[in-house]
Amino acid sequence: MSRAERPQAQSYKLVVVGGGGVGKSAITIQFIQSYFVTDYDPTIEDSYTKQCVIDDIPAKLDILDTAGQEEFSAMREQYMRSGEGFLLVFSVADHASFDELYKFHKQILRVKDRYEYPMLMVGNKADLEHQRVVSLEEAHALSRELKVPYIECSAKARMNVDQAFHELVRLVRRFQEAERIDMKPNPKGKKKKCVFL
Ligand SMILES: Nc1nc2c(ncn2[C@@H]2O[C@H](COP(=O)(O)OP(=O)(O)O)[C@@H](O)[C@H]2O)c(=O)[nH]1
Ligand SMILES: [Mg+2]
Repeated sequence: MSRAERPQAQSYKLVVVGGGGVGKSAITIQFIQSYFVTDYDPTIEDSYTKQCVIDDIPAKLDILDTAGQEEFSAMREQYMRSGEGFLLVFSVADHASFDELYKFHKQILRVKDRYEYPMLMVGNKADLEHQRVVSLEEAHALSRELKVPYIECSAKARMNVDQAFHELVRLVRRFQEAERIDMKPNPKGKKKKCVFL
């Protein structure tokens, strides 16, 4: 098949959110460029694209590495509106960053006007086992409460970095598929109303 004939991979807008210094840029750059950055400017917000094959289906990922200082800025609302899947990142060595996830989760649901949305909770810096202040139990408890799956990773050790992005794409796919079924016309030929539960 020539390049022109090949079907276009579906693209996914993914957004990496979380407190300052948790490793959002390190995770993103490790995923995109396969190296670990130690001194990435914390104020830089940048987007990246990567083509990959997830569960045998090609995908084009558009990833926004956020660096928002302003909590409820118009800019944050804007990227939240256009994002289709979110990594909620905290550091297992920083309890305050874990406590902040609540706020990101709540804001995404509010902007999306949903009770659930594709998100993945990511506990980064898992290599710092001796500095861990957020236990697995605690993280799992929040994961159950928010109904957001949890994964631990290390940008430094390149552990579970690809898995985090791939899992998020699976969540987005599942969500979009469920929406598609929900929007199918009913037998009377009328379009079903989109119900915001
Ligand atoms: N030990 C360790 N340090 C990390 C890890 N990920 C990021 N860091 C470090 O944490 C600091 C902040 O990372 P950065 O990606 O800039 O955080 P951001 O503000 O969330 O984008 C940097 O010094 C990184 O090198 C990790 O998995 N393990
Ligand atoms: Mg950053």
